[in-house]
Amino acid sequence: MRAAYAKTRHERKHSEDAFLRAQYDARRSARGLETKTKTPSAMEISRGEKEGKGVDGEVVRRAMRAGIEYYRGIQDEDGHWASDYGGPMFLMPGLIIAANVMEKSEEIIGEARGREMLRYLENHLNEDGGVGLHIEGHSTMFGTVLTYVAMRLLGKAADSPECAKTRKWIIDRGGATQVPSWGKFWLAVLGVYEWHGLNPIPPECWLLPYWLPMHPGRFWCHCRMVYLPMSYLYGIRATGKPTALTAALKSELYAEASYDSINWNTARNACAKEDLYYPHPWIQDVVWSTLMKVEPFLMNSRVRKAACEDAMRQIHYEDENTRYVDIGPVNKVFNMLSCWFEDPDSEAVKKHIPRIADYLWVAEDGMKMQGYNGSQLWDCAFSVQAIVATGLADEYGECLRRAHDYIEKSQVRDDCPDVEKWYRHISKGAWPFSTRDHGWPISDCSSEGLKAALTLASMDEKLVGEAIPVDRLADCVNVILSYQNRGSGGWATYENTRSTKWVELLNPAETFGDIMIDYPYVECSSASLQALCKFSERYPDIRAKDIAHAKKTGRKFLKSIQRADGSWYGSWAVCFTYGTWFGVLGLIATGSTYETCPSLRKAVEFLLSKQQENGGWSESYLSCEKKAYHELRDKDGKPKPHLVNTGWAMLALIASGQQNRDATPLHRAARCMLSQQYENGDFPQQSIMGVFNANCMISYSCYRSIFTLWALGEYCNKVL
Ligand code: LAN
Repeated sequence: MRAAYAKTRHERKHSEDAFLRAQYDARRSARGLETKTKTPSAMEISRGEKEGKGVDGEVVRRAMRAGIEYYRGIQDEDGHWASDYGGPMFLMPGLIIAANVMEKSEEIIGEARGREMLRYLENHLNEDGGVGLHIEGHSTMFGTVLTYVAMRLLGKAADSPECAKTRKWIIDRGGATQVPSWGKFWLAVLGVYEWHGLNPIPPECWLLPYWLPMHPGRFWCHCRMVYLPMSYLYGIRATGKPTALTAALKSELYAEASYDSINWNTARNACAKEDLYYPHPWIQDVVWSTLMKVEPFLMNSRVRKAACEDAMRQIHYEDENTRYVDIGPVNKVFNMLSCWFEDPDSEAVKKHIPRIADYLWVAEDGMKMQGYNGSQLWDCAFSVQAIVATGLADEYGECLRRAHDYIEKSQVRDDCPDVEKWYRHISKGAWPFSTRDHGWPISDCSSEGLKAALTLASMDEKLVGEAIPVDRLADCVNVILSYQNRGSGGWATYENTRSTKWVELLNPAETFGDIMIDYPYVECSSASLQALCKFSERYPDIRAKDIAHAKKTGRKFLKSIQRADGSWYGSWAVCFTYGTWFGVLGLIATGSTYETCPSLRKAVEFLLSKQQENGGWSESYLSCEKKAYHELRDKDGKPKPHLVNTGWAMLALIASGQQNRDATPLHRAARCMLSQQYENGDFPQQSIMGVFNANCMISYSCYRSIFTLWALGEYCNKVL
């Protein structure tokens, strides 16, 4: 595998697919299974191409069967689909640094994990020696410095070719003083960067009155939960013990003549141009320099002690209410480290360690730390909807029953204690993105969970198992309704929008955009509206007035954020095809038809205008970053279709009734999809499709099955 990874990215991807296929075939033959169905040949699919005719329904059904056969083969015993949720390159180094600072590298990492982690890091070195923010991105100081440090901590020699090349990348661009603030923070914790070379993160912010728009309790939960332990660690200047390796790193990482000659005051605001997605507005310079002046008085003061105690109480609350999984990979490691600095022998540290495994995933490229503890519920809810859409549910009852069981078991049944005191939203009845243990409720995960549950509830119990009782579904409706924002009428992710967008001016993370508050999104709003409407259809008497009101105001919101070209910007996957799929389905759920709604017609026009010669659609991650449509292209500059984008576009078009106007674009799209299926029923894993904070990509490895099957299902049953 190594040799393959040293080749170009294109070849690298190709070998990943081959590896996955081989792995799957091996698993099936080990279980004594053979691939029973044959996928359609390219010949069969292309028949009728010239006349713009539909694909033979039998051919589509055979392809869908093969696809589900493959997909149910990788379903977990408990009913969910485990999949690689990697992508970001700045996560695992944090864990490795923390393990080192806690002097627990042996226990937390150990020989076997260490070897696989190193393999991963080396596999994702770019050709120029640097490392991106995510696996497909251009080299950044953040990715490169953290990877370099991680490789060194995992035992790689400074003069190894990999380290030498990576170090050269860093030094050529001004050295590690140019790393963005989160990188500076990790280096300071490790003891290879000075704390006064960092802009302050005072824990005293938590003591401010809540009515202030910049109270951290009003921030987006991910921002809040990361800066919470950071403020504690900053407040106590949590630093690992100096070792021979940290001394070596101090001399390796910097471009200055010596570590002692570094100007830490200028380093505070330095950031490599490769990393600068969100440059500081000037107001931050004023804020940071004022706080720098105050900091010496706060340090060691009684106020600091009280603030740190308050932060620590909140850290324990988060740990206990997520069963030590924590909301994400960044606060997981920071919280663990905070607990260790508070008391290295505490129960909390002991409980943290086994739950590190929840974030680790080993794949063909080595061991990685995932962007979450998985995407279990989210994928499972979509998978159910996709399989049911194929019309083949009767043949896959066992698979659906198990998925149903997973959905039932992962619904959150209670609120966290004293929600308001701890700045939490209610969770009773919600669904999480991953697991019940994690438990943070999310508007669109609740909605997709509810949609899947309602779909299953309308099917034969003997086939798919017992339906979730209606009072529990009503609890979910209650959460979804509570998420709607009074002002905008839209839905945000985990909580309501609690402050104004002006707070974004204080975003100190140069690499991420839109992180300060929980904004309303098209995805969350549309999914919530779809779920509420579906619930109302089945239970018209429950919360009828509230749902009707939500529908009216939510619909207005969707229209208000549609772009002039008819598209919607997707914030959580790539990009306009994703956003537009949600936009279209949201409008339709709330009453639009093609004939009566100009917004819907515009959206359809937009999608049709982006269909490629080859029949497919594709978008590059650059769409997210640049907020403008960017197609994926091959080496010769020809548009290259992507199964997942094609799936979203087809789903939106079919929902709008495109088949009644002109089915040709749909036939072409279906053909484009079918011609890419492997013989074992799987589809190729193409370029990365998930995103967060406009700039960092994340893998959704199940999407290639989910959205192809779903779109083919709708095509087969509504178009042909
Ligand atoms: C996710 C994953 C799921 C995603 C959807 C449900 C798909 C979306 O519709 C709403 C937002 C949400 C819940 C989401 C938000 C940001 C997350 C949590 C992530 C993309 C997974 C990882 C990311 C998190 C912020 C990564 C950790 C990095 C930091 C910068 C803190």
